[in-house]
Amino acid sequence: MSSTTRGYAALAGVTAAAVAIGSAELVAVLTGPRSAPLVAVGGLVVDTVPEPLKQLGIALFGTYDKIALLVGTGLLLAAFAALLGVLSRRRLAIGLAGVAAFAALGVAAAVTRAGAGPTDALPSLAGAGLGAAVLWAFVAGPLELDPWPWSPPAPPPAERATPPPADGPAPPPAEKPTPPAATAPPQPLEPSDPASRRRFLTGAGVLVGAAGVAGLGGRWLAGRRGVSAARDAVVLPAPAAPAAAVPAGAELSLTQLAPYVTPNLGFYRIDTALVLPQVDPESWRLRIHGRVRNEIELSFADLLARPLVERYVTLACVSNEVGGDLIGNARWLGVPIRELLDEAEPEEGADQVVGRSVDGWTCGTPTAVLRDGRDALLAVGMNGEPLPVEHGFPVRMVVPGLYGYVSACKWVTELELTSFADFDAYWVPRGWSAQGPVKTQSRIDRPRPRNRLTAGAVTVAGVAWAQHRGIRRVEVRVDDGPWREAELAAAVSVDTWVQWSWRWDATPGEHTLSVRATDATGETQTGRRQAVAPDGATGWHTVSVTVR
Ligand SMILES: Nc1nc2c(c(=O)[nH]1)N[C@H]1C(S)=C(S)[C@@H](COP(=O)(O)O)O[C@H]1N2
Ligand SMILES: [Mo]
Repeated sequence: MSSTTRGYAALAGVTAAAVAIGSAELVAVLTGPRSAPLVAVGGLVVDTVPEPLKQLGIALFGTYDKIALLVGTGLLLAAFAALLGVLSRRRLAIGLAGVAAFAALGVAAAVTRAGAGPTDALPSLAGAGLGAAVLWAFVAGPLELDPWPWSPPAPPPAERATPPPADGPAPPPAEKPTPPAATAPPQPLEPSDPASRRRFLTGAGVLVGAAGVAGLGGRWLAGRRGVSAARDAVVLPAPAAPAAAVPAGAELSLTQLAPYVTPNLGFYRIDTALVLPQVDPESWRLRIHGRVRNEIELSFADLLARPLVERYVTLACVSNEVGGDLIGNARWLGVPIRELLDEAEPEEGADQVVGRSVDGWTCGTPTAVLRDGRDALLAVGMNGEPLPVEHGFPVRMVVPGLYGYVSACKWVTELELTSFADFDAYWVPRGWSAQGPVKTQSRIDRPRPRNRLTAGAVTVAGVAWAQHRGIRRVEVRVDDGPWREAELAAAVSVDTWVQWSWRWDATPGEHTLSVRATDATGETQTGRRQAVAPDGATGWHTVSVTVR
């Protein structure tokens, strides 16, 4: 096959794939965004890729890991489609078998997702059907090139004129057949008829365009079916127990220093959801079940009718590296989980409460922690608004003192009482610890690494946290000098982080600042470096700067 040949055949394959994906997206408007093959297969990848690979993806693409995954899946698909196009030209059946294999993968991924039904197979099936039709049209149907540019050169006229041999042994050739090359210069590939070539390229262009319109239109329509209008319509009741006011002096208002209260738009987001779950508060239900004496089911209205508690709580991710920013502090409004558990009456030995999201994600929280009096909330509000969709609208869990992966279930729809012995939540079989208390940590926000400073007074500042224990002391060290006590700002409670500052009389040269915190139990943060897995990073945050 010449390269032109392959180019046309590959284009046919890619066009067929585009039509398949685009039409599937359109069908997915009806069957739900998670049934679209790219998203379904991507979700399967998220749930099944080995943890180190996922860490690599997060490290390489940061918060863009999801977009990177979808783009990567798309590119991989395009490459396979091109190959299938080339193979189809050899044998259409091979191409069609390839399409069928992709359809099977899409269907398998879509119907095995949590909460999926048989209709979730439809986008992949419809897409594959149309994709196969397009492939056929290019390879053997109305859009076929005439002749294909790689058609073998016609045999020499003399040979063509030889009548087919009759029955019986073939007559000896009249003369020794000579290879065409010996008698004639190599024949150029016969160019396909320009009109058919135009038809092929126009067809491909129109189909890819239509696929794009279908795909983007499908995404747009799906977006309109989202819950942002329902969210806008939610009116949160005033809290029966409002949060304590942020004390004067909790906010140092220094440039580069994280604000004491993190605005919703700047709040870190971590979850496994490739498309945001769109949960209608009207149909939302919370089921508290499993090993309980009284099973409970609540609607969103039931929840709002209860006395609501408002609290500042700092949420942290176990994947937060030393010095990282996967942490934020917000004012949450919600119902104490303790009260709901008291009503449900957990059985003896039910030491784990599994929070389950509408998308099947789970976290496992110790029952004892949820009942020990801390402000563990089933939250409906965040900083005075209904929860943003990406932070779990309409309802999520927030538990002071535990990392998010064991406690902060977004889009929560079930609390199941079980035991740690009987059930592993989502991240546990993936190599993370079943227990996830937050480790005491501190961070230098200013100066930033490699900042160039002028000798003299420099205000070093940052945040420190040890949720539900509280921070007693923060110390800063320059190079290998003595630890110096920093000034702690005020905080609302032991459940939030605290800002700190330290006046440094900076001398010229290269310097490294280190920070360490001591929690209110008297335990000082260890300097021993430990990776984020399996239960949170340890070590001191350091920042190197140049002073002139
Ligand atoms: N449904 C669902 N809830 C989830 C997760 C998830 O993947 N799915 N991730 C958890 C993790 S690991 C963290 S750190 C917090 C982050 O919450 P945020 O995105 O609102 O900051 O949500 C938790 N809740
Ligand atoms: Mo997390």
